[in-house]
Amino acid sequence: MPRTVHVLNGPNLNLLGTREPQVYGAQTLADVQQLCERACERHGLRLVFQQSNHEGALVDAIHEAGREHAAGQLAGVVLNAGAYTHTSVALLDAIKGTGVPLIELHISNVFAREAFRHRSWISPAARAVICGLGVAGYALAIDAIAAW
Ligand code: DHK
Repeated sequence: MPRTVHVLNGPNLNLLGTREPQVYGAQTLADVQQLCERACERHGLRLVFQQSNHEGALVDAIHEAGREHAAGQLAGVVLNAGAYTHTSVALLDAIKGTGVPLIELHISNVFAREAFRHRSWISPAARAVICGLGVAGYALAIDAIAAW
């Protein structure tokens, strides 16, 4: 049975393609899903791809990944928590509480942007952080997870 990669996207990422394209690019979330599917296929991994604008739903999705982790079925999690990156102790606690191996991802270079985006509550619990590579970062994150 192939191991699973969870790619979780937080608030406003459903607007990719039309949202501030100069910052986030022209590709849609459906394009990102396709790119992740291809990367997972290359590595023989199963993809679970989700987006939610709700913090609790993202916590639930991390718990779901945590159950797979406990069962030895999880390859890893890619989390673009959107703005919750900069605010959510609940997401930090979910990652710590489940122990899921996770890559924090940002499409934009958050360090070249407003100061409030420089602080991440998630980074202390992440194995790695990818930021500023555009949506290509998602495929690179899956490549890295496949190599763990
Ligand atoms: C996405 C968001 O929605 C922002 O709130 C973050 C991140 C940056 C990104 O670059 O993917 O600050």
